[in-house]
Amino acid sequence: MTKAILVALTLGLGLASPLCAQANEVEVKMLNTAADGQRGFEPALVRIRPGDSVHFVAADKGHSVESIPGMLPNGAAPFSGRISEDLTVKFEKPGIYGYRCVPHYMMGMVGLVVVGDPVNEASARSAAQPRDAKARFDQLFASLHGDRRTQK
Ligand SMILES: [Cu+2]
Repeated sequence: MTKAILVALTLGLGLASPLCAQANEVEVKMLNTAADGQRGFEPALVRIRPGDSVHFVAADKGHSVESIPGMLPNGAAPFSGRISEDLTVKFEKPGIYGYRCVPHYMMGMVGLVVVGDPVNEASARSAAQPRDAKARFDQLFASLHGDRRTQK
């Protein structure tokens, strides 16, 4: 009898856990020298679930984080931080969010946050970009699909 109740409780919790799972927070650092030797966000591509947050850390000074128009899911709020300051963003709507460092956008300092399913991938990919930002986004979109050939 007791065992049956325990099993029922365990099953019930197991079913409920996706709904009440604790939200996570991941860190993305703004760096003068990222893994590829350039200024950049690290990691430049993160995958999270709806309700999770990203803490953008101003590890090096002189950088910022701002969402890029045309690279947000429909109805998602844009975000923007100050130069040399941390910013925490909570992501509710599934999709791809492209963001940039305002001072170094032209040099390709950009990144992607993927929240659940990348539902707006096609429109995010087709957003107009400066050349170096486009090149970096091409790498990130390629790695999103597990294609490592374009990764350095
Ligand atoms: Cu920067």
